[in-house]
Amino acid sequence: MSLTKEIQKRRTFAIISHPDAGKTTLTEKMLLYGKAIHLAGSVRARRNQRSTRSDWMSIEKERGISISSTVMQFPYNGHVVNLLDTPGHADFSEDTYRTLSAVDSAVMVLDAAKGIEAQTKKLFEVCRDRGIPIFTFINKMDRPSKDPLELLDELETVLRMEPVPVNWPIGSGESFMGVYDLQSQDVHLFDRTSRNQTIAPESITTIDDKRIKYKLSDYEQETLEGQLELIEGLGMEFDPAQVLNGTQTPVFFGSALTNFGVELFMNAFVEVAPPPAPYETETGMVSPTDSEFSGFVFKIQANMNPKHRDSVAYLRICSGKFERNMTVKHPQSGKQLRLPSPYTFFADERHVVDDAYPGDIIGLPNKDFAIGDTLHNGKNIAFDAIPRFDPEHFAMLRNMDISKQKNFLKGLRQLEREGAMQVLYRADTIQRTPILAVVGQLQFDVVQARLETEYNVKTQLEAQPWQLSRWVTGSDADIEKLPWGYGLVKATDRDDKLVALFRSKYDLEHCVERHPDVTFEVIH
Ligand SMILES: Nc1nc2c(ncn2[C@@H]2O[C@H](COP(=O)(O)OP(=O)(O)OP(=O)(O)O)[C@@H](O)[C@H]2O)c(=O)[nH]1
Ligand SMILES: [Mg+2]
Repeated sequence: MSLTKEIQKRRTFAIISHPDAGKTTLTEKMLLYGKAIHLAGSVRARRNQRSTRSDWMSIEKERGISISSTVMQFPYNGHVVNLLDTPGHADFSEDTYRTLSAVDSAVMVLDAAKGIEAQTKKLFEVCRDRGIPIFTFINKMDRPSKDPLELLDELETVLRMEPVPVNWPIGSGESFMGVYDLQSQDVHLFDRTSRNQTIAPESITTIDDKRIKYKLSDYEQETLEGQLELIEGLGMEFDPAQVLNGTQTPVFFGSALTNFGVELFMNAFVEVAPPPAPYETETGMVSPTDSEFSGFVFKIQANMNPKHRDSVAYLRICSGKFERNMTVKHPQSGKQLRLPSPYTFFADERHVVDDAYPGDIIGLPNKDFAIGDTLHNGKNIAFDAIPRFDPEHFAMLRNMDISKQKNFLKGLRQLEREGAMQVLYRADTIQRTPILAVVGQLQFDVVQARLETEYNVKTQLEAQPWQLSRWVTGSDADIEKLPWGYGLVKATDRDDKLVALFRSKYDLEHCVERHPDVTFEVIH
């Protein structure tokens, strides 16, 4: 098949939202409707334990939250879908932001009872800045929800985008029974299934079906009629071109838990969502149809498979065809690399692939790569850098068992390469206790839990008062004049570069003002 045809089939997207809106549940149900799994939550859930595909880390299962983005590739209605389930918690937003650099569209999930929450808005803004089309799925309609019209209003005022409902919920909470397709005017009614594990039986009917009257109260029936009249009166036109240029977001209602509306959403999504788009590089745009292969690493993950304990680099292919065993340039190391064992992902499962196309996300056994690296086999290019966040929390991390020191240091090194945290050391004492620097507090918990499960090392954390870190450059004499010791601490990073740790933004501003010959730069 030609390169163009393969590209046209690809849909690479991220699912984003505030914590707990149902991203991982929706992901699981998309896999179910894509027939990539037969039973949702296939390993039966133990009490309080997750058993979804994409939350595979033990700490994710224990806490029922997503910590790290997961990639799943599967066929859907003649398309090849690369789905990235992202963590909602703000403490892990660096991971989510990196993931957004690798996708062509995003599915924004809202909890129908809550509407647009803080984190959803933030992530939405990143998508808008990157010009990524956004599809909205209003989830949890099986529970008491806000008025759907109010939710649309919120989308319009908060996001400044035109929300266009593609379907409309029939009932809500207990009475939620299906959706009305505003284009075809068909009504889709669903039945629940045992533990919601299998595809929900569906019947297609019309809005005057007796079952609707029977199940809805008179008040609900009147409300529904009123809403539909209003919606039709507004004459909102779902226009795929406006979705692609970011002025419209199509809105779908459903319940990921009970599977209602998931298939309708997915069917419409793969039709309208864009195929892989061109990427900007320092030397101009790279089009997916360029015959020369190129891609960039946006994520590194160690220990996905407990049996292998290895590290994998996630590569987004931007142009050309990728073939197993091909030799590519890796400008960051100046080496030519042969790639004998690329994988395709299905959460923590992976399979060797022989070829892959733009939009695909493949895994490479990781020895030499860092986040943001480029691979290509044509003229020299470099993709735009992936932003790094400025850490705001610092803590000393002590290894509790000195006989495990080697594992401890190896674990720290690997987790730092993943971008799970930064590791610094004090340069003003002989003490060699690592300092962890993170964007959000929960990252500390994750590092500790992962050191314990993946490296068998128990650690103790000691919070530190610093709030900011900066690379420091200048002449030795100028650097010595900084107020070291007075709340300002001298440290080094993994490359032995000098880092200053500040207790407050004010302290930093003060230093910048007083020491114009010294440069303070965000660590990246
Ligand atoms: N009633 C109801 N509950 C749902 C629905 N979808 C998800 N949930 C529940 O909401 C909780 C959170 O769901 P997740 O899918 O883990 O949410 P998430 O958005 O992936 O959360 P993070 O990844 O931690 O941000 C779980 O207990 C789900 O069972 C739904 O449609 N209806
Ligand atoms: Mg999740």
